[in-house]
Amino acid sequence: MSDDFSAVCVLGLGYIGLPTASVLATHGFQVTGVDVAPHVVDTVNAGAIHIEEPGLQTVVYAAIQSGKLRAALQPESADVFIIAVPTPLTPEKKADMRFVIQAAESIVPHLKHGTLVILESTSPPGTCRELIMPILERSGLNVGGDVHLAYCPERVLPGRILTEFIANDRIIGGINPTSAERARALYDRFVEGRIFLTDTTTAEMVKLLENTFRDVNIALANEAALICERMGVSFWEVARLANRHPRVKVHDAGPGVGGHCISVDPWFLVEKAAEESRIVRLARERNDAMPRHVADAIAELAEGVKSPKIAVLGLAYKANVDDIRESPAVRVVDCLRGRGFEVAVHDPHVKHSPFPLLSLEQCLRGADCVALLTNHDEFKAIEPRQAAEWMRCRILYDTRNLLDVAAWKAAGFRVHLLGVGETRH
Ligand code: SAJ
Repeated sequence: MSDDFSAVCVLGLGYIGLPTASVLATHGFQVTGVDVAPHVVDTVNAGAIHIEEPGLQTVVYAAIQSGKLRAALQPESADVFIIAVPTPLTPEKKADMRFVIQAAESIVPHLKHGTLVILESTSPPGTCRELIMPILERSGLNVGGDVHLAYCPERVLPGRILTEFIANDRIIGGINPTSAERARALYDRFVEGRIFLTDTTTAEMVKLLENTFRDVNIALANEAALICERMGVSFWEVARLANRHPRVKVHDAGPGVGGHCISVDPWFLVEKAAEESRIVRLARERNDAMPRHVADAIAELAEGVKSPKIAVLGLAYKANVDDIRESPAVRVVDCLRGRGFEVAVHDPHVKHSPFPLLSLEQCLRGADCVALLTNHDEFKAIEPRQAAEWMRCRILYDTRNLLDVAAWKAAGFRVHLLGVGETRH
């Protein structure tokens, strides 16, 4: 199969689109990155980034400097179009395909014989065949014959995107075998992992199963944590010992599941096959109920304290990222505020937040209970004696089992961990 692509147009310059566009540009392609937000386009054209991701700034800067990457508000003619726009969840827990539809429609005028269209956005099974193909065929061209269409789900882990982008195995689903081969020719230019070809609906299903697998496992860990609290033992000790079994890998319990992937994607299966997706739905509900459990636990710890002030450490959905989409920490803060608590928030990574973000000292000063909700590395370096000095009451609630319990106790804190019940023996 001839590899004759040179111009690539990437639609959506977010967590997936921007790394994709810049890595392709540093691999010799002429790339146009398209985003509907003018500030994103301006930032990227200035060689800067609007999101936090290790190593991304360097790659984007190099790509812009080399003249191989340019950002624009509208798509331009290209050999390959890669759609990497968000697929959020509607309030009815359905996939909101508006951005995918808009992106697909915007490239119709640019389609020509031999164009390759790739969807990377996580989508319900059947999307390429039922939604994208009919839109592309408005061009008068035949999808599969004249124009090639493939689904290539991204599998990178935020925080490790650039490494995983190159190293991970990729699944490519073609609307027909020729489309899959054409997409393989593109990915072969920069992917070092293995590439597996299949059909579009199987590839769409693979992506959803991967993230559902993780959600269900985290739900199991969270449920086990609640059971351990009831039984008066430590989930962390139970999990550590269970994980000594060669075929068991218990996930970490925590304040819930956030991010734009794992907390969203399983619903796409429920949407398409509600009757069959019973464990999938239950896992979502279990994980979604965790922020309330955390807020309840904090309220209980603060009982008896007059006008308690809660200091929240971490708003991002997981460690060492700046992303607060679907973050359970945001829900915990909302819940606490809704109950009338004064809540102060500190997160060294997050830049944009619905709540004012304070320095560590401002956050802890005069606080009665410090609740650790995200396991950022910086929090391990907090000096418990300094925290004790700043705070009014000394209560610590760690939802991630991150901090050194002995050191915090030694500094005079009453320490509570999510998943650890009052000892009964
Ligand atoms: N979490 C736990 N316990 C755990 C692991 C995670 O509570 O044991 C929580 C995290 O704190 C976070 C959420 O789950 O709130 C999700 O974090 P994550 O690191 O598991 O996943 P994401 O959403 O950052 O990235 C996932 C990845 N999928 C899998 O690992 C199967 C990534 O490879 C995907 O590319 C990404 O979703 C995506 O875009 O779909």
